[in-house]
Amino acid sequence: MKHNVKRVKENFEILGDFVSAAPYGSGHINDTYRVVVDQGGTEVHYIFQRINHNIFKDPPALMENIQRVTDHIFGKIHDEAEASRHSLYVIRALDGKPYYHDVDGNYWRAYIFVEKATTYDIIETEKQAFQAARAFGNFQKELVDIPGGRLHETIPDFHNTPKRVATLEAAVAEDVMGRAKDVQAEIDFVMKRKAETEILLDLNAQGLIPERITHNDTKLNNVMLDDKTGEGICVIDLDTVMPGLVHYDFGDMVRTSTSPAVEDEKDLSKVCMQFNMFEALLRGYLSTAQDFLTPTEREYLPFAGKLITLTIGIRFLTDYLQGDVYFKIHRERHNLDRCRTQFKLVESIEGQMDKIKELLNSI
Ligand code: ADP
Ligand code: GN1
Ligand code: MG
Repeated sequence: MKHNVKRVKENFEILGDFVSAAPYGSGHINDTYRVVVDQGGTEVHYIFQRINHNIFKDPPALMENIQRVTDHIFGKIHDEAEASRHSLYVIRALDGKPYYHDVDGNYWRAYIFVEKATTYDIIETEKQAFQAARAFGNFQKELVDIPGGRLHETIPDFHNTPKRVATLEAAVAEDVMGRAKDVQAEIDFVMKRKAETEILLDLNAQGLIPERITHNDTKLNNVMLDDKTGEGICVIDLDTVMPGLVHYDFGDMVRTSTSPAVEDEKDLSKVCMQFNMFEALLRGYLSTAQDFLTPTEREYLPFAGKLITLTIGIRFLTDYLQGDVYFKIHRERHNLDRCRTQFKLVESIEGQMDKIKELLNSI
């Protein structure tokens, strides 16, 4: 294993003996471990994560956000026995901080392991889509009234698509890996849609769409579904919870919860937006978010899926051109494969846009 997780455990307020630690999950950013601790003969599980501080430049500020957000959500849960399954629970380090800063300069955090619930990398049923979206909508709703001022922006301009396009253009111009000649079709795909990338930010600037607290990484595998009831019980991966537009969250749900193919599928014929999954997502999201959404926010939900899928595709393409410096890769051209699935999905969404709008109007 890359890290001495046993030593990390000794620095948190966790009683009992370290038993084991194993890499866990399929996230692209942090290093996640499932840790087993023996507490009086009972094995108790935790999630430990090394925060990727190349990407998140200010881990203490990030953990302050997470502490505020989880405290606020905890305050709203009435069933105490179930509380630690409905929100992440941050365990304190021995010095009282919500993270442990080790001698190598790494920042670690520890969460209670949410038991009897699962995250999924691909959508299998409409019920999952409904439940995932309902949970993310509820998460936004719970944070509408968080006190204490604006949250820190853990990654500035995270979903600023025009800036992502500008970064792509710079990466093409620099072409440090000599890869630009192989991806002209993908570059053209983005440039054809460049004008549309301004739409939501313009509406925000005109005061027509408000800034809210959003999750900003609402991948299907960032929500835990209860193994028994299938209910979306706990939203996880809170690193990017910060000010944003609701469309960023709904858009990333469409991106990750409507296609039957994995994000890095090589056979593009398998990638598409399944309309029934979209409908389940929309209904699930509105079942909680309709309590606070304005008419203009609602009107732009159909566009959100297209914009965010395009945006993440642009980021994969940029990372491919820059030499795979951001997303973890596990094979050659991994980021290019990921980019291509995103663009295929964008086309599929575009082809169904009229139907999507009709559906929204009918609900
Ligand atoms: P990343 O930022 O790298 O995506 P995540 O925070 O999403 O990291 O964690 C990776 C995976 O670990 C999740 O998809 C989920 O399966 C699992 N996981 C994370 N936190 C918990 C938790 N508190 N309880 C159970 N599983 C968790
Ligand atoms: C990353 O951490 P993870 O794997 O949940 C990324 C998201 C991308 C996603 C693409 C902080 O999410 O923005 O949409 O990969 N997170 C960060 O799969 O960049
Ligand atoms: Mg994740």
